[in-house]
Amino acid sequence: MEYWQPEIETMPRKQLQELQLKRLKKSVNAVYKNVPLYRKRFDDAGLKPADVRSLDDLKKLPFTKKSDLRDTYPFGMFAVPLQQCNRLHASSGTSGKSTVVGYTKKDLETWADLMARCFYMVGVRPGDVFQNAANYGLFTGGLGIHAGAERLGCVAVPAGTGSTQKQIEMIRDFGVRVMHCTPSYALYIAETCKKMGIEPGTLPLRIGLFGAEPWSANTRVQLEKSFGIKAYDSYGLSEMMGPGVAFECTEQDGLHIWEDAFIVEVLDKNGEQCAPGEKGELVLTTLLKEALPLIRYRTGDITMIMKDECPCGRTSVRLNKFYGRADDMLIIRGLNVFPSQIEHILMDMPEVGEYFQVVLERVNHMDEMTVRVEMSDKAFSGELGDLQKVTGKVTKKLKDSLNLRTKVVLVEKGSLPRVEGKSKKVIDMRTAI
Ligand code: DLL
Repeated sequence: MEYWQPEIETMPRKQLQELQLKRLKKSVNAVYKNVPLYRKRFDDAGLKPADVRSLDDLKKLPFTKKSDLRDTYPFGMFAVPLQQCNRLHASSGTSGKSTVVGYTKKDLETWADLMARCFYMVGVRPGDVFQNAANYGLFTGGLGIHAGAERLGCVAVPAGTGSTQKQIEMIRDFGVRVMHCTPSYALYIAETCKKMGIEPGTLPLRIGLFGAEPWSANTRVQLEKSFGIKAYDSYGLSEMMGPGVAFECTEQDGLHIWEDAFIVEVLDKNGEQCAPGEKGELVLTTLLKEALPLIRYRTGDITMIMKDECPCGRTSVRLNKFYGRADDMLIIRGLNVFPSQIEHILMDMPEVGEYFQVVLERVNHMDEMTVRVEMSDKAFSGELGDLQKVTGKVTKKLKDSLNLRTKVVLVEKGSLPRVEGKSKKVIDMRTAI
């Protein structure tokens, strides 16, 4: 059995816990000293960093939520001055404002190492040609994965998303052995291959790394069969750094979470700790981050800690494949979108009435979002040109704010269903991939 960082990956649990406590104390001190929001929360709860004497004391500490990052937009939760950061990334937030995350030079080093650990774990080796078909913008799946591939010594190909035919030609011509993308994009690539008259199984790919959205056991079978690869699940979130938080090993049975870098809690609806084998919300505390250390961050993701030790010899706990979200966050083509965000954008436009509906479908393995909007009385002149203008304006506004292509359909006032109580603003017709 080979490991990228054997001393950490196979560290006896007692020693691992001692390491965690030492690092937790450091993180708690850093946030108390440098982040006003944490200092206030600790003070309000009558807590001082010195009150953290054991790992069990973590339970006393306040939670952090995505809304905290939004409320202190853009850099209010940073524990170092902006000038000490080397990079920023961002993901969508609830109010149209993004959640901004920062990294010091050391944070980027840690991230690259954690990523390399994940890749090495599933058989990626120096010299492998590694194509990253993820978005290279503010999304962490671009540069984050890329840095890990370089750290390991791979030949990284920053393919980005789109130009699918070209991607396939590169896989074939460059001898690409490892590919990373979202599972839905992988399905689309397989289908495009067939349209081009290329049998996906004849490509040189051997390892597929897929994440950023939930995917099922069936999709794994489908992808492994069509490409002739082993497919591994990759979990992460920008707030913790991005991808590289938890990753499957070759056992393909649960995702190892790197406990030297994160403390894992799984909590039930009342905030009580779930026992291994019980489903709840994943809550994470960072142990190594300098720019944006977060204490008890509520990820909103539902999973459970798996009971048994893993035959691979790694001592970190494993998380079950993710079951979904505790909130209403949607993942559309890998982007996180909250219905409230769409509402916020639409309600800011005088042409739009009070009712709208979001319909999500999967067409050719890709997510398609249609937004049906009722026009406001004053915008409705009955002229076709006016309708087209409003459609164009709404489409552009949604694209600019969400960075997501949407189809906008204007409907007559009064035609969307009115319900008593909570209206169903989102109709998700996508079957689980
Ligand atoms: O999606 C980071 C990432 C990039 C992970 C590339 C893996 C590969 P965010 O855009 O901040 O970061 O979205 C994080 O996506 O809270 C989950 O709800 C969801 N998610 C990520 N990976 C998985 C997965 C990146 N493997 C949010 N299974 C998270 C299920 C996932 N959901």
